[in-house]
Amino acid sequence: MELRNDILLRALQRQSVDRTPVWIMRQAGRYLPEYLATRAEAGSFMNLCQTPELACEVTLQPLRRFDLDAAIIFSDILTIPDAMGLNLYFVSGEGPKFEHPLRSAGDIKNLPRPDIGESLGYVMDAVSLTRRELGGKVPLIGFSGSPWTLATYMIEGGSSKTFSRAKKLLYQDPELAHQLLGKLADTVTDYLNAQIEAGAQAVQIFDTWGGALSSQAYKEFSLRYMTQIVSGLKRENEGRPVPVILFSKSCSTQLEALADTGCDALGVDWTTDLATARKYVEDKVALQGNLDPATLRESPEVIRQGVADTLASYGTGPGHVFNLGHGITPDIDPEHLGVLVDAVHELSPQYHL
Ligand code: 1CP
Repeated sequence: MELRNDILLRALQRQSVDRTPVWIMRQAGRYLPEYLATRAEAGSFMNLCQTPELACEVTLQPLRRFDLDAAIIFSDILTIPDAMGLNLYFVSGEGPKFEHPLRSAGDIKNLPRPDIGESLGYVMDAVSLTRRELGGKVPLIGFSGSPWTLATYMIEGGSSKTFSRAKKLLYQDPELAHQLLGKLADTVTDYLNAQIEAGAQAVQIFDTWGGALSSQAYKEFSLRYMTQIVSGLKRENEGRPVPVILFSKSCSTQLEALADTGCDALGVDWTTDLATARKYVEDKVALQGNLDPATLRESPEVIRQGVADTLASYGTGPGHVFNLGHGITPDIDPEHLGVLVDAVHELSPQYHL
């Protein structure tokens, strides 16, 4: 099936486009009433992820409302630890939890490399079904968490503010930490390659907690494994390159190093302006971002101004993908996202003359 809107894929490869493509991290989710209805129908978040028809439905919901240039498959980064036997569940109001968090060296040593087709086949089924349903309208993005970000949840047993246990492992037993991160890197590589084979046309690695590490620890425990994954990915499918996006949140001082991993594009959070980020990476890679998600709580005028400033900050030429600097939050009025998307369409062509 021919892809009718390929501006996301073109921009990720720094090819010319006539306007800046836009998609939004967490574009399917709790700010949409139709998402809440489908989740209620599914009975639980995990059932929603594990039922391809429902995962496909919520993937498509934001595209029915907004003129977005990509879909991102509805799933979660924590499906990998679930498949490795930690058993993911959600307590409402408390976020993700594991029944069997990693609590000893033995837990790490015994961690299996899961058979992706067997344990995560539901994600691949959702990817191929969604590709079929999209019918070439826009590309479908696949994703995974980074090894370090996944490890924090696996060691802490859920969300954390301090990452005390995870950091203790890095400092007290770096060799064991490397064993865990190595297993995760192999699994993430298998998982993303399976998504690509099932039809994902670009992939993003979310390193949400990269910014919790010191610069040196970041290079040793996060960057190194993302580099390994990038070099193990299938970079072409169906006769087209499959671009790879790395998003390390709160890591703008690492943008230069990230640009050397061999990826195609970097996500940038809102703390660094795109003009500065662009200088750091010397146009080696495309940049994705980076409006502060808090802007979406404000008036249409403020949102439009935020879009205008973000576009101006990147400036002219190819290689910009518009996004927020992190995911959209559940309290946002969907109409406000419409204002953002329309503003990108209206204001971006002048940067691509
Ligand atoms: O109640 C609900 O419906 C669950 C809320 C929810 C949703 C909508 C969770 C639980 N996951 C998701 C979907 C999700 N997660 C997507 C969907 C695709 C999209 O539209 O973008 C994606 C890409 C993710 C990725 C994800 N999950 C990340 C990385 C991205 C980021 O925002 O930094 C992380 C850290 C998670 C863990 C997770 N899963 C769910 C929650 C609430 C969390 C965050 C917990 C925490 O803050 O530690």
